[in-house]
Amino acid sequence: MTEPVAEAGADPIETRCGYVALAGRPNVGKSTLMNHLLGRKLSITSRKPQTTRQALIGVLTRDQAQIVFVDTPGIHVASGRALNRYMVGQAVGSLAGVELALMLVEATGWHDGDEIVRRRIREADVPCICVINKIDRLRHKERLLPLMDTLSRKHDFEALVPVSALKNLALDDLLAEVVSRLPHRSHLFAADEVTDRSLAFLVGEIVREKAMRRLGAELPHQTAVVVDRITLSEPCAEVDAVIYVERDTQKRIAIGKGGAMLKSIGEDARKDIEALIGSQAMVRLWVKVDRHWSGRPEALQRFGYHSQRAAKGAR
Ligand SMILES: Nc1nc2c(ncn2[C@@H]2O[C@H](COP(=O)(O)OP(=O)(O)OP(=O)(O)O)[C@@H](O)[C@H]2O)c(=O)[nH]1
Ligand SMILES: [Mg+2]
Repeated sequence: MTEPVAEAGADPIETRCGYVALAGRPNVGKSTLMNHLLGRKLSITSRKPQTTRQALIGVLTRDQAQIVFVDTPGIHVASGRALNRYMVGQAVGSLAGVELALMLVEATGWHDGDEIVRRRIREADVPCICVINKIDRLRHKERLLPLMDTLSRKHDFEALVPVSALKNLALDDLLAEVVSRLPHRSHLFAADEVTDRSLAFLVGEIVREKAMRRLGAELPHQTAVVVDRITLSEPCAEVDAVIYVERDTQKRIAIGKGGAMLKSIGEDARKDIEALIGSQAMVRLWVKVDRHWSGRPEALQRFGYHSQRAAKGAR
């Protein structure tokens, strides 16, 4: 339970604060939106669906308002692996108890997958703003009007807000819509707090993002990262992390010829880790096989996918 944070001079009648879940099918841009709203990279993103696996809080404190965004995994029909069921559980669990949901859809049109998300939002009975993302991809902006008309008939949305998360278009309009719907109350987090997640979690996610981006189509979904050690010593921090895959053939791909692939992943990760911690870093990576881990609940627990930790677990 997060206790309200008393701020010097902050009057609870003047201040606003609330939890706002970002929901949507995989790949609609939820994590990109959260990062761009926060003005810093917190959540990992990629062109491949099912990038985000665990709910992640990102706190934006601006003027008198504090928005506690909850980035969530993409909602989809999770009939398959334990990992997929876990991911959808994280997303749906995050909708319970938030003050507001932002349902992201793509500007290119309503999708069958959006219907699954809409149903989950209706079941959660949470007020919802529909964010029409990726408007930069629309060649003909007049296409937005029929889409907005369709969306307004799909659900009783509080508002429809077209944006481009990637190009920072209309994000202030979205923030204004969000803030005006937050309850008047004291802030829950200190002004300099950005997330409730540990450094090890964020570093592990950076490594996973780089592996996802470098590795081919199938492999990313069978990759987990465990950070064994972080030493924040001067002048150079040290990070040891293991990339787990499910099969020997995947291990060979992840290491690459003469270790070239692993070296590239490590190099990409080092840059982001240095930006995160603000100092030089040395990143050492290993690849290990844990057979079919994504189908085994006990392996998920070992890799930090704890089912009891829901998105609003910080409340
Ligand atoms: N053109 C364009 N691309 C975007 C925009 N927002 C996100 N993207 C891209 O869409 C892809 C998916 O973005 P993510 O933020 O990872 O999507 P997500 O909804 O978090 O995906 P999951 O975590 O897999 O559910 C990435 O390649 C982003 O760069 C946008 O406004 N315009
Ligand atoms: Mg995501």
